[in-house]
Amino acid sequence: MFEVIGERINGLFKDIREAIKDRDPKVIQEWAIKQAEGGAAWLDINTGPIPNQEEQAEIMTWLVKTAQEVVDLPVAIDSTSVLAIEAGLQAAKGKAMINSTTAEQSKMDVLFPLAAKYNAAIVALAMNEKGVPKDCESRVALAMELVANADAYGVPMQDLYIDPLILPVNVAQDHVPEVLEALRQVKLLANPAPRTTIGLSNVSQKSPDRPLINRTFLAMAMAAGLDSAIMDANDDPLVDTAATAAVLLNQSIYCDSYVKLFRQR
Ligand code: THG
Repeated sequence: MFEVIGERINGLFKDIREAIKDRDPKVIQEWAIKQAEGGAAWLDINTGPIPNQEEQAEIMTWLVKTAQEVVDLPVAIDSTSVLAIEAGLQAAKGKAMINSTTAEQSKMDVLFPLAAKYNAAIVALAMNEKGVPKDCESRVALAMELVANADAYGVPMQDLYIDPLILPVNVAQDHVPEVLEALRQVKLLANPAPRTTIGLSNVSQKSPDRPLINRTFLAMAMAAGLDSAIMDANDDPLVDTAATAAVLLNQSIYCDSYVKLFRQR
């Protein structure tokens, strides 16, 4: 079943940034509940840029605990700091998701064992020290390395979410079909196949009609093999599109109330 990973508890948003500064639980908990009602299966939790690792870890702990006080959704711990990720894993109730490792060996050697130890899911980005690849082939080559390393460290494919990395269409238009083809090919890399995810809102950054771009790309990406997305769980037409694509791809059983049911997981 397609999974919505709610993107909204992220220090990049001004209201979250201020709630973090004041350690005010209200805004965090309102967004946790609102995203759960919108159809989120996971809550992505990102402190925003906090240079000090100890401080970032402390904020991650606070965000995870504050959100999970009011909803019983699992969290995706979105950070580049291993310290903050481990703090989030320790604070999390139930299953957690690490967001993310890259295909850099030094990161995989730390983060895949951490995922295995905590029985956590993990997002793995198709990028390495050379940055984000230009074409489908290099994305899939990196995905193969991610699959092989996850397997070697004992992370099951159902817990591995390969992210081929989508960039804004206004500056990297030629990447979009490459990402779609990479999604198709990534699903063929192992049996059972790894899962896939994407930071959906990236595709429309700095474009005028963001919701239109987001929902059109989401339907195309789901047809190509996307089975989750870090996205706006409160964009109703977007979530309706996910529900409808899941039905049209025969991933969920049709009934007249399928749109409503999608939000009641
Ligand atoms: N892959 C993975 N994780 C990710 C991303 C990804 N996590 C972060 C990001 N990308 C996904 N989350 C967001 C959250 C917000 C926005 C984009 C992606 C966004 N924010 C507004 C903007 O930048 O215009 C902020 C608006 C505001 O400040 O109010 O678009 O790719 N694995």
